[in-house]
Amino acid sequence: MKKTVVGMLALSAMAVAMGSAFAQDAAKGPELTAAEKDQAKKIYFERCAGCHGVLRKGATGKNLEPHWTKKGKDGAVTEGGTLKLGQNRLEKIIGYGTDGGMVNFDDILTKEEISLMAKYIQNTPDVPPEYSFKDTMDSWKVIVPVDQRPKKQMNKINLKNVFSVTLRDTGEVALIDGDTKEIVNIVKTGYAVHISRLSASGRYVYVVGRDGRLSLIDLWMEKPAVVAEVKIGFDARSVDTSKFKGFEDKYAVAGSYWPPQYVIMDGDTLKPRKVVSTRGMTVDGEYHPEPRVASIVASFIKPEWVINIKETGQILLVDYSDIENLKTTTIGSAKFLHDGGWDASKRYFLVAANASNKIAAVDTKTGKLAALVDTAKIPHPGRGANFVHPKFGPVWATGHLGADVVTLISTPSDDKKFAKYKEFNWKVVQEMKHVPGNLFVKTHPKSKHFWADSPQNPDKDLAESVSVWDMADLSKPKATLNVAKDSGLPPTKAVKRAVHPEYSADGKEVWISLWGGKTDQSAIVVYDDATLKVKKVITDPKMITPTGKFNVYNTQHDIY
Ligand code: DHE
Repeated sequence: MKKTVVGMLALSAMAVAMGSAFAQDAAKGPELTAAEKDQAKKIYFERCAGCHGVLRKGATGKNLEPHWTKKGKDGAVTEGGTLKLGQNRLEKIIGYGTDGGMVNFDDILTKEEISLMAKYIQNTPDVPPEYSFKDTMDSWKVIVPVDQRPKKQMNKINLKNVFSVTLRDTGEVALIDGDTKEIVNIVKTGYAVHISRLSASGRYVYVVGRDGRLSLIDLWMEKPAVVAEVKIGFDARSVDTSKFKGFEDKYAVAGSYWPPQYVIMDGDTLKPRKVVSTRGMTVDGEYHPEPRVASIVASFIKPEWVINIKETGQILLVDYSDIENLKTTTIGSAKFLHDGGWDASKRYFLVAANASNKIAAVDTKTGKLAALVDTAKIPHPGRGANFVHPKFGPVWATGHLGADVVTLISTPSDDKKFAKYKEFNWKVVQEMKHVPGNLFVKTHPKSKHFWADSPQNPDKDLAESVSVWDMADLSKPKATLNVAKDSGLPPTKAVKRAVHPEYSADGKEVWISLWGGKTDQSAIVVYDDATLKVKKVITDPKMITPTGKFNVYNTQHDIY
């Protein structure tokens, strides 16, 4: 009897809770026609979902659910202490951005589109469909079967120095010969390719589009081209292969934002083998319906991938030695995991929990969290950069989207000559003065320079410039190079963001993308690293919106 009453009480509590959920679902925002909704959905996917999430629960960007995007009852701007944004305020935020790191969209979207997006996000988010193993399998295409591929390199290109360059808005990747600076080929890929990663062999490039399309490029072909393709989800950012001895390139793994899951494939054909969901509990013990797969990296020490789950803050070590009986170690760190890279020893993987203002370091040897380091606002390392600091020994560096510094964190080393720096390990040993809006930092073992961009800075000049430090004397003021001016391209009203420094294989050149609008001439500006003088400006009408660049040798060997 008692049980029944408790059961009834529980049921009625659930009904009340569900009732309020339904009431919230039913609360409609401004009316949209079917065509407007379709248009807004497309813009949201292309421009907003990455930061705010498909379900708009927030991550790098803020929560965008109607409970605070929509004005309260009778137009109230606050209700129960919660701010209620409403149409006008939303339009301003979308148009002009915020100090909190939201970029301005007034140079990308028209006034009408901004108004439409403000209306759209006051409505309850739609839940997109799932994507099953069968869907992945049905999308899989082998364009050139393994036995029909070359048995040796069929071109005369110095493959080590090829750059795989994302042409963001055309859904292509440009393969550029780093020696001659000529475009080898432009290959069709998924929409807004995010990253390129190399096979352990250095022969294949894996590129993943935001639309979840993964393409495998064979660099040995006379004209390097796509040999296999698969769609691993609707929205994706990360890919890597298996790198442990004996498993080199046996498998590939790609992470999806929506649905939140990762897919294990055969490395040489991309044939799907397994789909694993990442839905579950956050490190705070709350269920999250959309824990997206952020960075992935393959360990060299064990047959494992480090898979970083954004919203839950869980770092997964996925053992691929037996994929039928998959073993996973789950390491709690901090929420909003994003991008990261290896320390110099390649034992520790450091990943930014960006909206938590922390860097988590995983020890891939012990399979445990080595450290959780507090940093300035919104760390954004890309893969970071390693060098030996004159005072503090080996350090790994991250820039910040939300702060005006580059943070240097001391990392452990087995090398006896660095033993004296042990007391600094996992501490922030220096913050180098920079400007906010930094996305990527880079150096090279053969260089004495350290480079950092600032493409998200609201100031046009700073967004179009990069900064360079002399690592032998970090007290010296940095040099600031205006990449847009150095390119010699005619000035434009729209910002041409200088983004993603990348070294040539020999460490002597630094390539910077000058990321203009879709209809502007963009460029890659190549600097001599020793003199900081421009060596070459790669402008070709086909260089449309270049962003990330991945040098084959440096990416294959994780040199940064
Ligand atoms: Fe990135 C890396 C996610 C916006 C260029 N970006 C990554 C990684 C993630 C990520 C998870 C790590 C992949 C890995 O190592 O496995 N990026 C996101 C987003 O969610 C976000 C904030 C919004 C979005 O809609 O995608 C976002 N990123 C951007 C851009 O707007 C950039 C500047 C231009 C572009 O091409 O889209 C951009 N992200 C890059 C680049 C890297 C990257 C170039 C790889 C850096 C490296 O050196 O490894």
